[in-house]
Amino acid sequence: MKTYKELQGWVDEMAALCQPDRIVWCVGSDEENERFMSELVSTKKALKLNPEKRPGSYAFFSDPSDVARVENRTFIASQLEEDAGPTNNWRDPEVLKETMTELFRGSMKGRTMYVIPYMMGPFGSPLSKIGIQLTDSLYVVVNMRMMTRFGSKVLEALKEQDAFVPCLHSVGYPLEPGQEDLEWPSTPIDYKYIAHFPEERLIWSYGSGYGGNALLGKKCLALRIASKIAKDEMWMAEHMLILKLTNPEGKTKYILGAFPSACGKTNLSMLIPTLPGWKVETVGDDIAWIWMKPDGKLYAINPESGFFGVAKGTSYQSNYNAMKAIEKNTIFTNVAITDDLDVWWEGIDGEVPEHLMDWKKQDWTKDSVTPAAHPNSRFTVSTSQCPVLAEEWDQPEGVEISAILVGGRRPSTIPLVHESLGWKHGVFMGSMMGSELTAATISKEIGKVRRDPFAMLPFIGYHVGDYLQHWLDMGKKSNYAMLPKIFYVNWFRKNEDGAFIWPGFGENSRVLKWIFERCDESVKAELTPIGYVPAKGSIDLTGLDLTEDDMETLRIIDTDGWLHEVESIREYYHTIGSKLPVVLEEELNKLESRLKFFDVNNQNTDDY
Ligand code: GTP
Ligand code: SPV
Ligand code: MN
Repeated sequence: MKTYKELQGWVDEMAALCQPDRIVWCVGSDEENERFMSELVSTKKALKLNPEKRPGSYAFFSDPSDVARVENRTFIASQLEEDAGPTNNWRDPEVLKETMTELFRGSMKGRTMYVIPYMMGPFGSPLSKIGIQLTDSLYVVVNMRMMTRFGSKVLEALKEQDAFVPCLHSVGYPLEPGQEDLEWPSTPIDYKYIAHFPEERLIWSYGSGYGGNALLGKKCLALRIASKIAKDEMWMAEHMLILKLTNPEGKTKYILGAFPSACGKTNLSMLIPTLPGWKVETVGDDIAWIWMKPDGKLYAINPESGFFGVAKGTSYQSNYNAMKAIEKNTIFTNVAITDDLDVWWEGIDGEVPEHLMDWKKQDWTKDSVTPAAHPNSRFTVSTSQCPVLAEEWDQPEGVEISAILVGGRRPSTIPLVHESLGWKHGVFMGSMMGSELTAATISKEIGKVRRDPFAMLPFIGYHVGDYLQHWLDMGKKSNYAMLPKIFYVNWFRKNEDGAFIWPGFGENSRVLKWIFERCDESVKAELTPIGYVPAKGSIDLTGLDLTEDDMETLRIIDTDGWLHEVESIREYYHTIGSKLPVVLEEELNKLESRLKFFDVNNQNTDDY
C-alpha cells in the first residue's frame, strides 16, 4: 500500500521508467468517456455498433493469443516460496522486479499513460479498498470505468482513506516514431507477467490487455491481493456471486455461490425463477468480500460495480436479465458481428445468420467450422443496467448471508444438491470441489476435471493450506449456529448420451427454494454418508418435465463413485502438503468410513 502523499512521486517514478509520451489523469466524467470512445473508434481499435440496435455500445477484437487469463504466467512473489504454496507460480520478488523493470523500461513509448483512481467496494464501506492503476491501454480505461467506482471522486476518498494499492500495467508494445500501432497490442505469451507482491500489496501486469490479466481491480486486487489482506485482517475475499432470494411470502435471504470461472455465477445471480412467486435479485456476480460483524454473522459486499460476463451461451432464454442489461452502453469483446452491426454469438436467440464477421474479423457463414464468437467472449456493463439489481447492493456494511453454495461442472458422482453437516464439513466440501476446466483460462486441459477449492485455485494470493485454515478459523470466531449453511450444488450432471440431466438456469430456482427452506428447517432432508440430500419429493418439481428416474439419479448417492472420489481427494490433499489442515484430513477419513459403514440411526452430527 502507498499513501496519498506518495501518489504523485510513484506516478512520476513509473512514468520515468515506462517513458510514455503523455500522462492523463482520468476524472470519470461522461464527456471524458465519450472522448475516449471516439478516439478508440477513430484509431480503429473499437467498432461502434449500430445505434438503433445497440445504442452506446462498442465491440473490440483481441489478438488471437490474448483471449483469457493466463494462469501459467500469473505469479505470486511473496518473500518466501512456501508462502505462495503449491498451487501458485512463485517468483522471488527482487528477481521478478528486476526482470519486469527491464520489460517496463520504455514500454509506453509513443503512448499515453492513463492514471486510473478506482475504488473496490461501496464508498464509506469499512471493507472498501482503493487502487490506482497506471495503464497504456485505453480499452482497459473504458472497461475499468464500468467495473469499478472510478475517477476524481476516488482521489477525494483517498485523502481520507490514505492507502492505495499501486497497480502498474502495460501491454508491452512501445511505438517508435512513425510506427503504426496494432489493433490489439500485446506480447507473446512467454513475455506476459501478471505479478502480485502480496506483502507489499503491489500489482505489476505486463504483456496482456485481456480481462482479469489487465483490469487489475478484479482478480488481481479484489481476489489475489485482497485474499492476503483478508487473511491478515480476519475477513474473506472470495470468487462468489451474491444473490437476494425472496419467497412468495416476501421473506428474503442472501446467498453466496462459489463456482469456478464460466460455471454459472452470473446466470444464477440474476436468474428468473420458474417457480411462481419467487424472486432473485442481484447483489454481485463474481466477487464477494465477506466480514463478520460482532454478532458472529457473515455480511458480504460486492467490490465491483460492473459485470464482465461470458457472452457465449447468453440469451433471453437462458439469462433474460443479462440480455436486458446489455441492450445498450455495453462493451463487447471477441463476439461476432452481424451485417447490420449488431452482436452475435453461439447460443444467442434467433436464427443463425447467413453471414457474420467472426471474432477474428474474418467472413463467417453457416458452413464455417470454427466458432463465430470466441468461447471466452465477454460483455462489460455497469451493474446499474441490471434490471434486477437489489436496492441494497451498494450498502456499505453489506448483506447478511444465510447460505453459501459451492459447486462446479461435474458430469458424474456429485448430486444436484447436498447440504453439509456443519461448518467444518462445509469447508471440507469447498476444499475438494472439482470442475471441468473452461475457456476462461488459456490451457490445453479444457474439459478436464481439476480440484478448485472454493473456485479460488487461480486467485488465492498465498498458500492454499493456509487459505483453507483461514476458512476454519473464520468459523471458530463465531458460534457455528450463527454461520451460513453450506451446500454443494451441481447443475452439470450428464447422462449416458452426454446431455445435461438437470435443465438448469431458471429451473435452478427449485434448488434455491429447497436451500431457502433448509435454512428455516421447513423442508425435509435425508441424512446420507455425504451429508443431507433432499428427501424424496422435497424438491418442488411442479410443471417440470423430468422423469422420476432422472431425479433419483440427481438425488441419490453413488457409493462406488464417492469411494473413488475419496481416493482422488486424498491424492489431491497430498499435493497440498503439511499445511493441509488436520481437520480436513479427518473430514475425509470420516467421509470414507461413513461411505463404508453407514447407519442412519447411529450418526453423531453434534461435533459439526
Ligand atoms: P466467470 O465470469 O468466468 O467467473 O463465469 P460465471 O461463473 O459467471 O459463469 P456464467 O454464469 O457466465 O456461465 C458460464 C456458462 O455456463 C454459460 O455458457 C452458461 O450458459 C452456462 N451455464 C450457466 N448456468 C447454467 C446451468 O444452470 N446449466 C447449464 N447447463 N449451463 C449453465
Ligand atoms: C474469470 O475467469 O473468473 C472471470 C473473467 O471472471 S476474468 O476477469 O478474465 O478473470
Ligand atoms: Mn470469475
